[in-house]
Amino acid sequence: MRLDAATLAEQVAKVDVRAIARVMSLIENRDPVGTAVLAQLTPSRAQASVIGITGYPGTGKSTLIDQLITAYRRLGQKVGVLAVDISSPITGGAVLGDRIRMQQHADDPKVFIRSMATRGHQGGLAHATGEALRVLEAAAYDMILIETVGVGQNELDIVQIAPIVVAVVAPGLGDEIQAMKAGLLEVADIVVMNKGDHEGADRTMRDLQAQCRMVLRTVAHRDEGILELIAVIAEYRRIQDLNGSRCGKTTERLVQRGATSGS
Ligand SMILES: Nc1nc2c(ncn2[C@@H]2O[C@H](COP(=O)(O)OP(=O)(O)OP(=O)(O)O)[C@@H](O)[C@H]2O)c(=O)[nH]1
Ligand SMILES: [Mg+2]
Repeated sequence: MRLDAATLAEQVAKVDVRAIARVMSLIENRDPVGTAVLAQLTPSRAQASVIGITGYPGTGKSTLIDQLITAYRRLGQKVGVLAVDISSPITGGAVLGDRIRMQQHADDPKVFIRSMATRGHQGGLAHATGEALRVLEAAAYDMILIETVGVGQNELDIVQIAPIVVAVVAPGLGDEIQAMKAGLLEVADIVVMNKGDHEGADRTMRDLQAQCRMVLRTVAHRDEGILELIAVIAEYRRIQDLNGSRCGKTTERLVQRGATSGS
């Protein structure tokens, strides 16, 4: 059955997850109904915390997000996750790994997880990601986590979309840390050195501390350091709310969306 945009927008506002998923597919397929739904969505009054989680492949972003979902759910928060896959224009790129890792939350009606493929767009963030984010904001998710692979241009894209950016690095990257200095580490609000159980973790931690303001150490699959990360994220949000910098960034984001939506 094909629903009209007004009905879909209403269902999104009521957090009907099937409708939310459907609208996201419409958006991904650039279906005009998707655009019509977007036009009818009203952002929820309670502003969501939007957090970008970015880093090189395999550093543990999905594992970390999985633990963050558990922790935020314990705090009674509704959590939305967008996992942006830069890979495979051929398969259309549903990230099975991400799905499986977060599978334990699949039956929780207050968790929404969606993989999105960028389909060869420049930069790691799908054009559709910003629009998908608007859908989650309209559905009043409290925490919205966006996983992206932080290589090249993506790191800049995530800053435009997420007011708080967490860069995830792993020990033993050595030269790569140097390379990241100009990009990932510089744009990040919070740096997480995950895989704190790995050899070389102490040394990488020291290197990072010499370069970055805020570095946390986690062992994601063992749930170590997650509550500390949550506390730091909450503090960032508090500071941003206090000095109003979120507003500035939101305007920036809207301008950006306007600039890209016509392309
Ligand atoms: N030893 C150790 N392994 C970890 C830790 N966190 C994650 N892993 C493992 O590292 C591998 C990659 O984890 P993912 O969470 O898929 O990493 P990712 O950054 O999401 O990877 P991509 O999405 O492919 O970029 C998995 O096998 C995890 O179980 C950790 O703190 N310590
Ligand atoms: Mg992942």
